[in-house]
Amino acid sequence: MPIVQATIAAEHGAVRVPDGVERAAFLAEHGSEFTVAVTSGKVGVDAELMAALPNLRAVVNFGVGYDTTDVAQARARGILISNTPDVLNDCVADTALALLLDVFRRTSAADRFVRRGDWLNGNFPLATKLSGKRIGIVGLGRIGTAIAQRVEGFNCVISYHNRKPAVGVDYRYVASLTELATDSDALIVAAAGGSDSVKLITAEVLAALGPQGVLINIARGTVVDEAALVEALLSGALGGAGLDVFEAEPHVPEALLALDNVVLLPHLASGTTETRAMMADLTLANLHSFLLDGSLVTPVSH
Ligand code: 8YV
Repeated sequence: MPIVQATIAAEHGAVRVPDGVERAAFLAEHGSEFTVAVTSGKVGVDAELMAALPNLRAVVNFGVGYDTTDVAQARARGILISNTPDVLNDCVADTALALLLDVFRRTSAADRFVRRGDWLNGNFPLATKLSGKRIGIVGLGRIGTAIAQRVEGFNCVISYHNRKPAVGVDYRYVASLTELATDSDALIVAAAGGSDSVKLITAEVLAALGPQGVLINIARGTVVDEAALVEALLSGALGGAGLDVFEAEPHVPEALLALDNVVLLPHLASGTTETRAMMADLTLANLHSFLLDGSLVTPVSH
């Protein structure tokens, strides 16, 4: 597990914690030397690693999500955490729209159809119109709001679910997730990962979305009951899905690979040159600031 992103390590002469067999011995010998861990939203500093770093004072995270870091232990030990909010909103929201369009209009499936030579034997089946559909957003935060703004361009009807209504927002708030799913043609999951949102999207929510319904997830795999999702897709209880994130990345449930109504991405939502450069700059700004005076530019409140 990298404690320091390779590029940052190279620039700053920082040390990368080795994976595999050398790891335990390395941490036993050097663990007490580290005061800052630079990591990513995908990797984090779990309970075991954090415990092996007795002098750790800050976790500087390359990514907006920090659910892979042991937040409770960090809180108890007074360890600060920073993330990279806002700079990735556009690209993550763009990816949500790419998935939404793809699942409704079946562009990836149609691409496969052309490549297989099937067009020579007849037309591709009709898809489903996206414009004007009812879209439910689960988690109307910074990224959820960027998604809503884009979806508005398709004249969709937007509703959302948060723990409580967002202040100054005109979209319809729905307190029950099952009710939101019942009232939506597609649910887009944009809620933060972490212990509060584990399996928020249950079998019941998926059933409420229904056989024509579509689930899009650009948040974290843990937010969806993945076994229930696979089951709903296989049985036809759910119409389709567009997924950038999975429970046990990079492992994707085998059963999904055979489904033409599912679009699968390798957790790439923020993965553009422009956004990753801004994330790296913000990560370094947090690191520099912490090393200079112990403060963070974009701290997480935890
Ligand atoms: C990145 C992410 O892929 O920001 C997040 O929370 O999941 C993504 O932007 C990841 O942090 C980089 O490894």
